Amino acid sequence: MKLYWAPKTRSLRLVWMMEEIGMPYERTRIDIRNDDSRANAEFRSASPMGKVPALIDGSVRMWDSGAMCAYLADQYPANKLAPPIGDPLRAEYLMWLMYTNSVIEPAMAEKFANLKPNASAYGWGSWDQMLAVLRKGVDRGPWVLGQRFTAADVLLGMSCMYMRQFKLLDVEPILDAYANRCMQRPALQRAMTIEAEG
Ligand SMILES: N[C@@H](CCC(=O)N[C@@H](CS)C(=O)NCC(=O)O)C(=O)O
Repeated sequence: MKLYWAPKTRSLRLVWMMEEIGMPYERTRIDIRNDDSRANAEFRSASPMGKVPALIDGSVRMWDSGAMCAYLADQYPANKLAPPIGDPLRAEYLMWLMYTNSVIEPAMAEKFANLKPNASAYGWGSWDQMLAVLRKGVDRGPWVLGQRFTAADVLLGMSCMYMRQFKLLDVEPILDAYANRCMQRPALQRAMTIEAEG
């Protein structure tokens, strides 16, 4: 498997995910500020917009971090990062797996752009609704599905860390505690070392 990545980007989600699944993989760094680097033909075959992360696995080419986490958890199930088809937990898992890219990210854009909330018109609801639902979801802990850590926690955990880093969260003890639990995962610590080493 080959992961195209860049430090300090959404790629960290995938480096963490790769470390959780424990399969051998190769990393190729893309400089997203450099047109020559982004023009790499093999990279563009997986990522038509030239965005990272991107994944190549045999004939598979992928460019969305949420879809990549879903694919990897199902394709490489040894570490049980997804409830399998037929498990009643799978429905809840899928909703949380999509929550980052379909709800948290647009809500963050609302917040950054200071958009007027319009919860009934916007598919993500509003920044406040997004936070309230997320808080409730991770409160029972330790993970969003309870005792079971899944790929959904990789995406949600990174989102909580980003929101903290961008100072979008004021006093959020539940989300802070969840982000701290995620930070203790050995796979995330390895991913952060990889990122720091570039
Ligand atoms: N929806 C995509 C977003 C990926 C994305 O926007 N990546 C940014 C870095 S965090 C990027 O590559 N930006 C470079 C550019 O668009 O030129 C995902 O989650 O994988």
